[in-house]
Amino acid sequence: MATTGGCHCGAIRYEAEGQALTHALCHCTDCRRHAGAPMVGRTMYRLDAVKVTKGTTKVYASSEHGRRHFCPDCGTGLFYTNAEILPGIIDIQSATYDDPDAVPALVDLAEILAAPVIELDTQGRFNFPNTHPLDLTGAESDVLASADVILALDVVDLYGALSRVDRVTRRAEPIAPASAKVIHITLADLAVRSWVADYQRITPVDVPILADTSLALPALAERLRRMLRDRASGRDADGRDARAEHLRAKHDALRRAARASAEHSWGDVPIAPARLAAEVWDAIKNEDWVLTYGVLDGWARRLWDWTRPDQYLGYSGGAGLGYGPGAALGAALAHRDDGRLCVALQPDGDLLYTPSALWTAAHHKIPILFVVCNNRTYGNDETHQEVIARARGRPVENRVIGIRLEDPPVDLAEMANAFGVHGEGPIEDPSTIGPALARAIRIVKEERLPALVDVVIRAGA
Ligand SMILES: Cc1ncc(C[n+]2csc(CCOP(=O)(O)OP(=O)(O)O)c2C)c(N)n1
Ligand SMILES: [Mg+2]
Repeated sequence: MATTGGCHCGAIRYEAEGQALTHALCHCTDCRRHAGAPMVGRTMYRLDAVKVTKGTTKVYASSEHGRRHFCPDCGTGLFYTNAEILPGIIDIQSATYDDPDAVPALVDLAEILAAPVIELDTQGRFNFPNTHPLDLTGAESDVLASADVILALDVVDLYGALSRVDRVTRRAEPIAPASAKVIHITLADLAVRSWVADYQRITPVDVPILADTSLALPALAERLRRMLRDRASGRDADGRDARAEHLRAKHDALRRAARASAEHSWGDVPIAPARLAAEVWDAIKNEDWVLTYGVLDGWARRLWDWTRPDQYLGYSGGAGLGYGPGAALGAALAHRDDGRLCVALQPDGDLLYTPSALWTAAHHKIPILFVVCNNRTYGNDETHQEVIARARGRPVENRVIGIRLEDPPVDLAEMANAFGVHGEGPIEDPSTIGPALARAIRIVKEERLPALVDVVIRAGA
């Protein structure tokens, strides 16, 4: 399988055939000065295994024999060669690989081990296809409680991921047994500094591995494959096939339960979040779609088929309200000319922080479908206020003060119209969601313009 990559602007593309000879982090003075960075991740290949498939690099002699190849347009460093010290060898700067390479490698690794995979929440990036029988997202507690080894991959808050936290007392208890060994492959340890705390609480790890997961995973998969081949004495000697079957049954049960739950709430008014997620899926499943932001309380992952890393943009790093509309526009602008259908499952509170993005979409004719998941409240806060009110013996009915976005409700379709964007809604009758989505999608796909569908849903999952 060829590994592909390219420079930042896309002018240079390359392919590397086969496995890298070594992976390394280089912090020699020459690399540091050329990169303007404290270190450079490098993978070494045989020279004839790497070919540039698009564009022509510029070559700079950084030492007597060292040659650094970079993009003449955007300056991205790509390759290093040194005919004297490393004849027949080329180093690729590994940060220029196409990142989604890590996903097939993770699928491969999970299949070799018959290991269940959980995405810690639906807030991160796309990591694993939710249609894969080893995807057990949704059964985190079960999976962790029975684990003997936990392989964590780029988990930002590993302590949180392995703990159950009481929302009132804030006390945390571990989910996995104390005997479970924890391995963590990540470069995030380099971000641990005394003056920022992006890394959350630090947790002990049995085997910390400082590496780029997109490089480490294929290497790990290859080594495991070899080890298991050497060790194999008869089919399924260590019960992997049986485990895979057991996990498949669990995976299927999770998917079935999600669909049953959506069906159970089908006729609900106010509209159930699960119904809205299912309606959007029906409307887009035959399109080449991109979900720019929002997962509708996780229903978009539970009910849709997420199979490719470029289908989901992930969550905002800082969790700041107002991120959704801008993120949607960024994605839709990038896809404006390739015909992909960008969809935002846009929460109402988040939209009201940065509504002028709608004008930007209209002004620049950016095709994007906003489906407003409008529970007419800052739902996240309301739930929290309720928990705290109960814990402290305060009146629970006060949870809505300063939090509900009603009385009067904002007419978001009218607001969209005011900004020059086609608006539908407010939709309160579930049977009218489908036709409104169809009208909006026609505008996005055929007129190449933005559209917004405001659907009033009930607060809470
Ligand atoms: C800039 C900013 N202000 C306040 C918050 C705190 N906050 C987190 S979630 C939330 C409510 C979100 O409401 P909405 O976008 O409607 O989503 P819902 O929870 O209703 O689905 C608030 C106020 C924040 N994250 N960022
Ligand atoms: Mg809301």
